[in-house]
Formats: sequence, structure tokens, C-alpha cells
Amino acid sequence: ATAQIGVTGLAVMGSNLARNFARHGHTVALHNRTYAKTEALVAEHGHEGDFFPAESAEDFVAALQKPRRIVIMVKAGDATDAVIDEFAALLDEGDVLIDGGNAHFADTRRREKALRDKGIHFVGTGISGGEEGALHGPSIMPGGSEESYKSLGPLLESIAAKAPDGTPCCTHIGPDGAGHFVKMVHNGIEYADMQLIAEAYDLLRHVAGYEPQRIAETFRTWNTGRLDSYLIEITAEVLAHTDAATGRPFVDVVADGAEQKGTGRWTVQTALDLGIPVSGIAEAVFARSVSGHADLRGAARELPGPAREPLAPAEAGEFASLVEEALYASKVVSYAQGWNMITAASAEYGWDIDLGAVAAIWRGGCIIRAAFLDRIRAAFAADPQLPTLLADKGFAAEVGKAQDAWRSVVATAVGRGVPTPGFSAALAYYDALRAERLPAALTQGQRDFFGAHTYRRTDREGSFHTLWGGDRSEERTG
Ligand code: 2AM
Repeated sequence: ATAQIGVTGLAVMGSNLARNFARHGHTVALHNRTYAKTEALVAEHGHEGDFFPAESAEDFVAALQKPRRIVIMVKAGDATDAVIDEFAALLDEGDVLIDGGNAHFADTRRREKALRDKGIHFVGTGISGGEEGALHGPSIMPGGSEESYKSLGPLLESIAAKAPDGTPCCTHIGPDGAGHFVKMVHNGIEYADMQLIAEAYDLLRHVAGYEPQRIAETFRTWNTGRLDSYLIEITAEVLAHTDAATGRPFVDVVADGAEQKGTGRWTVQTALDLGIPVSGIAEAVFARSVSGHADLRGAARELPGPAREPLAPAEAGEFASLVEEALYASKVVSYAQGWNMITAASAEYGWDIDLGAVAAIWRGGCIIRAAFLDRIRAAFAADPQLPTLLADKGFAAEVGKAQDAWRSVVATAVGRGVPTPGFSAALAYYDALRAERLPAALTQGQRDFFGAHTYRRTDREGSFHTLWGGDRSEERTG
């Protein structure tokens, strides 16, 4: 047995991950259901390092040093269960089986428990950064036992992206499904970021009256400041691109229905179960959904609204800088909400997640990588119990400074009929958290009226019910 790690499932993600391990000096056993793919990988990239291609699962397992470490890179779902069953039968106690696919954390919890009963470490691992990331350095979010990380961690850290300060973008997130959970929230935040950027583009286009090239330049400028991030960078690239067939801006020839693979939806579904408001992520998921409903949009096309007259050129530049502030403030809100969700799940499932470490490993490799994440890392380093990012002194000061611009942008968008669900929901959340009194008091009164659901009072302990159908006297119910 000579291989330090094995990879089974050699589609692009699996192949690139295997090559990344090999390029970092590890001997990599290779396996795929269809052997031709294994042979093709070795034929094309065998010179990049030490590979051990195995035709059968038995040969593959026999090639691995103990404790064996096998990364499964097959399509999430039934294929993952099939492959786990196949390998679990061939492994010994103490071996480590890693699922690097985009599994739902509840599936990972189930699989981890079943394998733990057999003495096998199951590590559900989030891997972000797409195909390029897998090859050149992804952000890696492993769950599973502490013990499994001892043998697996150094291997994963060697192939992970490096943050600007040189630290690997990989850390043990927490037991069982913690890694896949955090990866899911990463994707939810990614949805929110993308939606906010899309809204900023829409405002620059239809309110500032900028052409896509000009907007690309604006994003490039923003990318030199506090919004510096991979997503802003690629946004500028996409906006600057001209369609070869028509000579028109690429963004104008792409059909405007956004698709999704489901991790954003999972994030929102899970947030609802945990009782955590993630309105920024939810609006992003819904905005994609709205865009794809050609039927609804067709039926509503003639509804009245304000004419979309752009601002006078003299005012456009000032408006663009307000949009930058609104985008930044809204971004802080959606990250704050995402972290609330991780905090809640960590408590619910006993994961004990280091909130700052999550930010630290997203500084490189992944889609939401950004200078901003180092600020979040620092905020949790300063106060590990921070209840919301909005309470961090630095973020509070910036958002407070941006709030006038934020309101102005949302008001302008509403006045001009440009939909900004992300900006608007984030601002509403900010104002709701700030409010001394919320109209939820009235909601409680209504609930007590029609359903005797009772309410609490601001001036006394206990729960109360008013006899709405009788003399409207109040009784104490608990
Ligand atoms: P294949 O090359 O034999 O199709 C992405 O689909 C990867 O997952 C491929 O490497 C594919 O193998 C593998 N895969 C999909 N379903 C599988 C299953 N049920 N068992 C094993 N591998 C599977």
C-alpha cells in the first residue's frame, strides 16, 4: 500500500482534486465506476505526480495506506449512498471516508451516524471554488470527527487555497454535518451577494443611465475599495464582454431567467426550520424564481409603473456612489444573517463552530472570497459571542455612515420602478433590529383576539388573555 489518499468519481471535480493532491506530492489512488475515465486521467495528466489507477474497488482500497482516506466525488444523492455502501464493506475501523459532493447536511448526519456505528469516520466536506478551485486550491470545509481531521487535515490543508496571509483555507468545522452545513450557508450568501450586485447593475443601468462598459468600469473602481471581491471582479468581466455574434453587450443577449441548483433553496428552507431570518438570501432565491416565471411576467407586462427616465448625466456619478454604499450596507446585512444561521445550527446540533474560522477559510478559494471576510474574522476574534455582525463596532460605524445613501437609493428605486428586493429587505431588517417598538405587539393582539393565543405584557411577568368576545377584561393564563 503506497497511496496517501484515494479519489473515487473522476468527473471534472474529482479529477481536478486528484491532480491537486498529486501536484502537492501525495501518491493518489484513482478509481471510477467506468475505468476508461481513470485511464484517460492518467494518460493526460499522469506526468503531474504519482497516481495509482485501480480498476476494481478492491485494488483501490488495497493501494491505500492506513488509516485509509477515500474522497468520494460523485453526484450528490443516490450515487453517494451507493458508493458509500460499496466502500464501507471494504474498509476497516479507523478508516476515513470523505464525501466531497454538495450533500445536504441532514444526509451527511445520517450517513455519519451509520458509519460511526461501524467504526468508520465519515467526513462530509464542503468544497468551494468550482472546477478551477479544485485544481488550484479550493476552500475546504470538512465536518466529521476530531480524530478524522488529525489524519486528513494536513492533506486537505496542503491542497487548499491560501488566504492572503498565507494560512490554508481549510479548517475542521465541527462534527458530522457541520462542514456541509457551512458550505450550504456559503452558497446562500453567494446567492445574496450575486443578487445585490445584480440590483446595483440594474440601478446603474436604468437610473444612472450607464452603458454596460461604463458599469464595468464602475465595478472595477469599486473593486479597489471595501467591496474588493472575486464576484465584483468577474461582474466587471461579464459586463465588459461583447457578444461576437451580434456585436452587442453580452449581458443584453443573455436570456434573463436565472437558474439554480438548489443550495440557496436549502439554505432558506433550513433557516425557516431554525427560526432565523435570512431575508437577504431568501429574496435572492425568490428573485431568481421570479425571473424564471415567464408566464407571470408575460401576464403582468402591461401593468402601469413610472417611466424609466435616467437621471441627468450630472447627477449620475453622485447616484453611483450612493449605490456603492447601499450595496455595501446590504452586503453586511446578508453576511450577518448567514452567520446568525451558523450560530443557531451550531447550538442546535452541538457543533461548537468557530465563527471567525469560517470567515478565515472563505478568504481564498471560494466564490465569495473577498477582503471583507478578513474583517468578519477580526470581528469574531475581538468578540466570539458577537450576536450580530451589525453590532461589531467597525461594521456598525460603516453601515451607520451608509444608511442615508442606502435609504436614498431604495427610495429612488421605488420611485422609478426598479425592483431592489435585496437592498430593500436588508434595509427593512436593519430598521426592524433598530426599532424600539415593533408592530409585532399588534400581531400578538390579533392572535389573542381570534385564537386566544395569549400575549405577554411589557409591565408584568406572565401570559395573558383578553376576553375579546365578552367584557374585554384581562385574565392571567400562566
Ligand atoms: P461514471 O464515469 O462511471 O459515470 C459524476 O457523475 C461521477 O460520478 C462520474 O465519475 C460517475 O462515474 C460517478 N457516478 C455516478 N453515479 C455513480 C454510481 N451510482 N456509482 C458510482 N459512481 C457513480
